[in-house]
Amino acid sequence: MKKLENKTKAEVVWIVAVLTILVWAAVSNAAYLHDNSSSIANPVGGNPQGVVINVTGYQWAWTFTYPNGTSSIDNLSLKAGTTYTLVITSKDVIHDLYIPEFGVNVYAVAGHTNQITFTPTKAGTYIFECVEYCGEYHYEMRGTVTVT
Ligand SMILES: [Cu+2]
Repeated sequence: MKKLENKTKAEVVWIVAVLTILVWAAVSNAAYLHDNSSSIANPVGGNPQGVVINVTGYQWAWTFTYPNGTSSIDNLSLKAGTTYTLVITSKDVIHDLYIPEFGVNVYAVAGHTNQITFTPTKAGTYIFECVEYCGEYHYEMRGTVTVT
């Protein structure tokens, strides 16, 4: 009987310890999302803010088309302090544009647009890549973001 009681105590301690960790994770995650939600606005179908850049993913590259009609392949040129909305689609299969530095991760789906708004704050060269396996040369769907 004594042994069983000790086990019960140990179980309670474990349950409380695990619950404490889970509650802490949930609260800190909610706090992080609350604090950072304004830097990345991603209202699907909302009004695009700032400079609109149309992004098309296809097997196996990305095209960026700027408001003046020019476009670039596998290089996105931005200016620090300017707000941009990327309007993203695909020509073929599903791709996923991932720019880790800006917290951008958006699916590119044919016949549909997704958008994301962000403001780069620091000049530099950053990487982006497709993070949805999209065929033989998936690994080539990467490039640079140049912020000046
Ligand atoms: Cu892809």
